[in-house]
Amino acid sequence: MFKNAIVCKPGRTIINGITTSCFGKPIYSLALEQHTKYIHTLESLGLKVEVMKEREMYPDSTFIEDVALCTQKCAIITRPALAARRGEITGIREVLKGYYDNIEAISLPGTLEAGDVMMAGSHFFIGISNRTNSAGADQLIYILEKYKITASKVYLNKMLHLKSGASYLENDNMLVCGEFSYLENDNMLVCGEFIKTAEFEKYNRITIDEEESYAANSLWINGKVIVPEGFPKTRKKIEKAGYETLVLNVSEFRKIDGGLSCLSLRF
Ligand code: CIR
Repeated sequence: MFKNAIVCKPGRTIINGITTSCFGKPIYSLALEQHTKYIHTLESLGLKVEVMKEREMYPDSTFIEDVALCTQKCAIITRPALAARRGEITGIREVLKGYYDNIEAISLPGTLEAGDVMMAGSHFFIGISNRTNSAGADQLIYILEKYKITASKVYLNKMLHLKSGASYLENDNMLVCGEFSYLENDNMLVCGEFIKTAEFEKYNRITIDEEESYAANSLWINGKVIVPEGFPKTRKKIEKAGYETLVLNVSEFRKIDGGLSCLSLRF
């Protein structure tokens, strides 16, 4: 069960957030409104939410999930891969000190964004992506092992972050998606990025249709699952697996490749 969450209010510069999407620029006032509803939803699920004030210098700073990993035993400050986001870790230690005695950090040559870290029960999966390198993952594994926490790597092909395409919903249930195609002996093969990931085979995988892949980033909080608005098939599948769902519109964050999990640290 989670007791706390830390979020960071979006600043006006959110319109300049890094993006690969073609949905246009976020509308600041709508982003604020959606962020406020997100906070209220976390509170309704029993979390005490600390709200960091907006950080205009960092357009993507509302995606606070990427700058720290909060476990039951320690917190780890990450090292974002891109220069535009690296400064976001400034001030995070001070905030984490309010909750943790043990605070660790990823250092050079490691890069790691915690959107690539998925807690599955007592184990942590670390995605090796364009944002998280092997050195960063190795450092995290070393740190977690000090605290008797296990972790292992999984390799990404196309996804931004591990949790862009997979979410652990507790009780052995995991949402997975990620279709991609590749040429082999002149044949175009289509494969599921996380659908076929061997490390996830032991879980009860709930497969997300490709056109709803954004909803693979749904968020388990204290027994319920928050699902982004507009993905009814995924919502039904999650409900069929036995969860009550809550729906939130996060359209403005999607425009800059962010989702539900990215908007908070939960512990
Ligand atoms: C970025 O490209 O870094 C941001 N625009 C989106 C970060 C999303 N974070 C996440 O998936 N954990």
